[in-house]
Amino acid sequence: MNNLNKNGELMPPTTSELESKVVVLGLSQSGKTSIRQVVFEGFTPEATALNPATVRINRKLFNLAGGAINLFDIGGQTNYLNEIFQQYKERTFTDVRAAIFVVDVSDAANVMRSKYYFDLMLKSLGDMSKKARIYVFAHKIDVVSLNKRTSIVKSIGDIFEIEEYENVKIYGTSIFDNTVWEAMQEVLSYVYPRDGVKTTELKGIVGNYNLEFLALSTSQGLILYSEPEVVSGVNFQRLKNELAKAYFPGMVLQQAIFAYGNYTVLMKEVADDLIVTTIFPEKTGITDAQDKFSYLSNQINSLFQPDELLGQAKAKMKKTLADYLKKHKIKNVKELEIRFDTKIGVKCDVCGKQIQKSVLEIALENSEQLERGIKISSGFGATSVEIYPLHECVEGIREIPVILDNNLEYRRYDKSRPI
Ligand SMILES: Nc1nc2c(ncn2[C@@H]2O[C@H](COP(=O)(O)OP(=O)(O)OP(=O)(O)O)[C@@H](O)[C@H]2O)c(=O)[nH]1
Ligand SMILES: [Mg+2]
Repeated sequence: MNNLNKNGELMPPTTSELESKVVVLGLSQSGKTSIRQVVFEGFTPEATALNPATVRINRKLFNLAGGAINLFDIGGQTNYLNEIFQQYKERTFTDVRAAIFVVDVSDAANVMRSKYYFDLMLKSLGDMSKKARIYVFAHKIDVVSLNKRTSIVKSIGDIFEIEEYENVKIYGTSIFDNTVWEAMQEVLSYVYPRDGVKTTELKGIVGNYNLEFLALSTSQGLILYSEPEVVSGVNFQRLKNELAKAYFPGMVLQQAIFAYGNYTVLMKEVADDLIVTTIFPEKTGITDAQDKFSYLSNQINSLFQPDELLGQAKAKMKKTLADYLKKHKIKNVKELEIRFDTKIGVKCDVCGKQIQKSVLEIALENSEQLERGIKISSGFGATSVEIYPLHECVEGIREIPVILDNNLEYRRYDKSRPI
């Protein structure tokens, strides 16, 4: 997506170029919503068990480091599918960059019915989005014994006649292992709207620091940029949880450093849901690597700066928040200001999703009435700050009360509750 102006300089991409439309289609109960929740929303696979059927269309925009994926999760009950192909065909199938068709391998009785809608989808895309790529997910492959998986995927491919089309590929997938990640990474590497300016800058960073590897990914492990290119990433969320469980119980880690052969690997969340992974040249000492990392992650961070308006709103809110804390007799507010942006992680006890919010974000969400999101209480000579992060859960919107001490350090959290 490199645009050159008349002087041959790189131009920043326009908004529509930074957004890709992806439709997800398939019969009811095939696993479409679960795939979205696990890959893009941090749900554990188990938490999808009681998903209600999707009504009509669930449209969600995922903003991944400046490039957005507009995901259309289409309810698979027959009446909704028919409605799509009869009344909303244009709206659904225009401007599609990729379509994922999910077919449940454990539901052999419905394969032909699946194929019927698959053909309708191919026809509509052929008319309205000629360049779209189509990915068939032969899903719930975990229910098939290991030695039969390849042949099941192949026979579904045969029934769907995918050999006939150049733009159709099939993958065996399951939310319970890596397969769904690998398949989704393939989709993403085609649809993610990469920005030429950022790609050039990142290549520059790799050169300047002599890095063996640099990747930017979502915290769930989808790679957005990498140099050299790789197709699958590390699920930082999972890695962090495992490291924390083994070495730092009860803590939420912001970064991970570990040895990989003779190399030092450093991973850190540098901005909202943006993870930087670097591999330094062989035998780089840890302190050296850490110093360099802090420079280069600042550089990367400034490449992915949120827009200026948000920056201004944040600066203003920092001041309001500082005044609010002072008014409630919290000491050393000046020193606490650097903590305003630090994310505090808690896990929803209902859906298992990790929620990461900073005090500042909660203040911004409650800008009309700070007392609603941030409560301060004192007693027995100690002061604590309660925050109430909101979270969109499978059971509707819930809030999770978190208690911080007067240094804004995490102390504990209470069960989530519906609002
Ligand atoms: N065994 C297994 N079960 C899965 C997998 N993915 C999803 N499921 C289960 O399948 C059920 C249906 O999942 P949904 O994601 O709600 O299905 P859907 O395709 O969105 O259904 P509609 O919204 O009605 O179209 C849930 O109970 C999931 O837990 C998988 O990879 N393996
Ligand atoms: Mg659904």
